[in-house]
Amino acid sequence: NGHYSFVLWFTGLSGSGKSTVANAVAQALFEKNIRNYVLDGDNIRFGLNKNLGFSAEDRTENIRRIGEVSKLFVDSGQVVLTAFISPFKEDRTQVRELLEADEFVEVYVECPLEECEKRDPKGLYKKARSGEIRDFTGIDSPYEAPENAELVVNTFNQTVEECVETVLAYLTNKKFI
Ligand code: GGZ
Repeated sequence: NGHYSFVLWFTGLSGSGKSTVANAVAQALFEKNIRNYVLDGDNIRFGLNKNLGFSAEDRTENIRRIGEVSKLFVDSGQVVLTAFISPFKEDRTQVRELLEADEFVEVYVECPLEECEKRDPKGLYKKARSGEIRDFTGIDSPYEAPENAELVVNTFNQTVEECVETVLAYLTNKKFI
């Protein structure tokens, strides 16, 4: 089952559905016998990056390390999916430059802030609005949306299945899988 090794780099606001879509794509890849691994806050921010917070500097370092880890996965022949806000364009560009041109697939998980705030699965937007949490992305910390992402999926207008289909169609079309 030949396939290229690459990074599917999901970026978007908190609550946009990055992890949900990434995990659904991961499942679909497994069903095609394509080994892969999802990096997200659960396995990175509680481990390798547990000394990092949410200042601009720490986010940049968070993304830098995730980029380096992703490169190791790709070098080992695997597909890696990352689900981090990765709010800064420059940080995403640095990761892109770390990898070969066809190894980095940026997926913008688009969803209006109002909708993310309405979903608020962890109650963090509420805390950010009340000032209990500071430097929250979209509230008092910026999110720089990609302008040239390889892929855009919209979790407000599309179902998770439709988002997965969009990603798989791209990978198939590019002969990545
Ligand atoms: C943004 C925060 C913050 C602040 C805690 N800003 O919805 P979640 O909970 O599960 O996902 C968010 C996650 C963001 O971590 P990342 O590593 O993806 O961020 S970055 O790429 O910017 O480094 C959210 C939670 O952590 N969280 N505080 N202040 N998100």
